[in-house]
Amino acid sequence: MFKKILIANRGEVALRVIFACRELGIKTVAVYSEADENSLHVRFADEDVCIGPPRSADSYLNVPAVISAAEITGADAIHPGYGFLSESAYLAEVCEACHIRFIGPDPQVIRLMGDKARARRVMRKAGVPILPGSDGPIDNEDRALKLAKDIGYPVIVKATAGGGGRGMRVVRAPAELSHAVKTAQREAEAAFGVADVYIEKYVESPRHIEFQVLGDHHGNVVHLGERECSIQRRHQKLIEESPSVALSEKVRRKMGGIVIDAAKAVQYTNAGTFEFLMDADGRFYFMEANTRLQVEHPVTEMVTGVDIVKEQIRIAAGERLSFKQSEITFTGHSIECRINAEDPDTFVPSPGVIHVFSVPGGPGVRVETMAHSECTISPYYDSLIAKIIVHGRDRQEAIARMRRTLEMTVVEGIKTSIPMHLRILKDPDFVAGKLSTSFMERFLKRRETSGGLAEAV
Ligand code: MV4
Repeated sequence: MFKKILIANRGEVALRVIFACRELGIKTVAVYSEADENSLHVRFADEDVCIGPPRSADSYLNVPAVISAAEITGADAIHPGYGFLSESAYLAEVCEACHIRFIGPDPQVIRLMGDKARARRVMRKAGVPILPGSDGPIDNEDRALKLAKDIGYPVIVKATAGGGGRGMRVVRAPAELSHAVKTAQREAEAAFGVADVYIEKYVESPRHIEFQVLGDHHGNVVHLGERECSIQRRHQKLIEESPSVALSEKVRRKMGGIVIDAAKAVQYTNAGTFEFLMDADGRFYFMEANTRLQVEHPVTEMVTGVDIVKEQIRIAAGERLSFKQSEITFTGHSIECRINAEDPDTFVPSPGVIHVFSVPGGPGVRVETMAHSECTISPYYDSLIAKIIVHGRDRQEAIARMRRTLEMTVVEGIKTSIPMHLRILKDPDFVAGKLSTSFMERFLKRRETSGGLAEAV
């Protein structure tokens, strides 16, 4: 097992990894930017190294700085958390060259999944359902028009290097296709340095459902069920839950089996997430695979009892998965709310000093946060300040628990998204489990016509 792990991240996820290391008896190294000198991840790590100025590009995204910190402290592994360098095949390669273990999949698998058009092809070959679309990048306007006509409008143009919603264009008629392809290519070039785009049939108002997998280096792969992540705005997830009300036990088993076969086909190791769109008829289509720990992993931990971060560390150290698929059982229902430092009406970031921070505990409540009273929320990084996760015997109990927890949470000094979450938790469609990726758009439109947040909360 590793003796010392460097955590190449900040915030709640850096703390989450430190928790796992402590429980496993592994020493930890925090890296931090000049803006994070007083952060909890620095305080709770055994050692810490400043890796640069506040801007992410100069610190948390700086591969030579991260590698140097690992070499100086003698860390034998790096956990990248989520975001930042977590899906950098380059970091994984440099780690390999430096004999530092990267806690994540092999660089070839990260690179494969980073190319969405290639991932589509490989997944189709492995028997995973995908939407009709182009076999690879579009290289010819006439062929693109012919293809779009064959699959039928609407279609969506996506960047092969994209993901998370950047560089996408929905096309509803042939006359719009050429322009959409060109603007998507220009956006993709600017955002990712790769202009390639591909075409897919567009699904209206789908659910976003993703499966968690774990694979070890001995050929074993298990799935930990699904998460429903349809409540999002501008590709930022706001609320996630597990299980999804849209899946029967039978469908879960079938989709889980498909995902396991797909992971085995690419020799997937460590933790991964296979994202699907689910259409109104309950059909699943592969969208992309994320080769990292996800923000919303706690809801899966709550219903399965598996500590995903500990499993990641054990897997990276070469250990076998400590359980078989048949030993995984799903108990109750879990919901996560992402609490952001932002105005709940306008979504404008609200950095500053939190003077009072208090979240009540109680049965079935879990809080993942780097916030505490008198801490500073920096404007340099994303606005997530806490994740509140609840577990209940069923969805109804989980919703009631989340409501009472949010109602009794005190954050003074900055604005937070808590009032928005409380409104969502009272929404009749949300309560009925009628979810889709269009939920927030409709929800926010209704608010405009009914006048402000104040009356509902
Ligand atoms: C789609 C789609 C509908 N049809 N692809 C958005 C993020 C990126 N991972 C892919 N996305 C979508 N791809 C087809 N063929 C709708 C979306 C989409 C979406 C997906 C998941 C969660 C939220 C979303 C919000 C808008 C659009």
